[in-house]
Amino acid sequence: MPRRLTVGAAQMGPIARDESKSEVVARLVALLHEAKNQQVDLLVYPELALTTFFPRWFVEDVSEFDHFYHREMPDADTKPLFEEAKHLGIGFALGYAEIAVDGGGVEHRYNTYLLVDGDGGAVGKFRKVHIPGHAQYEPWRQFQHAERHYFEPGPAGFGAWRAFGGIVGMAICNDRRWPETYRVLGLQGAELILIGYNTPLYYAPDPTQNALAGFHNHLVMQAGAYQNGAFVVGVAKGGIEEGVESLSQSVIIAPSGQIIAQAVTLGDEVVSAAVDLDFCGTYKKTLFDFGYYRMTEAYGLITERRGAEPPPE
Ligand code: ING
Repeated sequence: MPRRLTVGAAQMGPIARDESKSEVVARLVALLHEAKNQQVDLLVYPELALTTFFPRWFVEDVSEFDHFYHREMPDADTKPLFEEAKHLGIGFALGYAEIAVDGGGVEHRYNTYLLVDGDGGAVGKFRKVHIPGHAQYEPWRQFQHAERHYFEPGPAGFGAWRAFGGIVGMAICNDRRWPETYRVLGLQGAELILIGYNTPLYYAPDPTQNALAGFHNHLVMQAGAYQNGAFVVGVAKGGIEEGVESLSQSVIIAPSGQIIAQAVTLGDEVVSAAVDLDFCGTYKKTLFDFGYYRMTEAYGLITERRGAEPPPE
């Protein structure tokens, strides 16, 4: 019996800095209804889908931005989304800024993804591991990318969960550029990798990369999908958000590495694909049969060494 499901990418256009949570949630619910029209079973929202990408501004005291974070999920603002999704029987992945309090009462701030099944049950939570950008104000930049000021890396790394008839993993934005992300999920048998992103088209440390933003975006996700025999859903919050042009081009990618659905606008748009998760086996059981072909004795440096160390002169 093929394990089929319809996955949807719920791309978003810009969220204004002063857009209210209820206005944003109304947009998310509208995307849910469009997803229903497309018979979607699992809808993937972008990274930080509830707010503007606030790390583009630097405020010394992060508590000034507490209103962009959520301590509970769902909460009063987001309950309408969770209730409507349950009513429609659609599972979803929601990106948001999280404040979590640990056992010792210490607050931690994470860039978080929550996976919810079609019955409204929480399946799993992922907290972004690769935090890009910088931690201090950098005046030379046209706009900041101070994610390291606002978020800690997720301490639990990359998890996978049995859900939607398969094995699902998540990653957030910069995570998608690192091959280790996909391989750690692939080593847990991930068949569906959900990734949200907010990616400015201007990369201040090296603007020569700007023209390749779209190419690099698809390159890394197509490679990750193919090399791990998994479907990848890459979902943008794009368009010109508070003056910053950001990449759209959301995609659904097959384990072959082929793009099987792609957004064509810069705004709120749902693209979907009916997938057969058994198709993952076409790659996982042949070319990328990890158990048979991987040579772990040759891979030690990948975890032993952080930065590159060339051979001595
Ligand atoms: N954004 C980035 C990403 O990896 C970035 C970092 C910023 C890349 C600007 C290129 C240009 O797509 C996030 N949010 O991780």
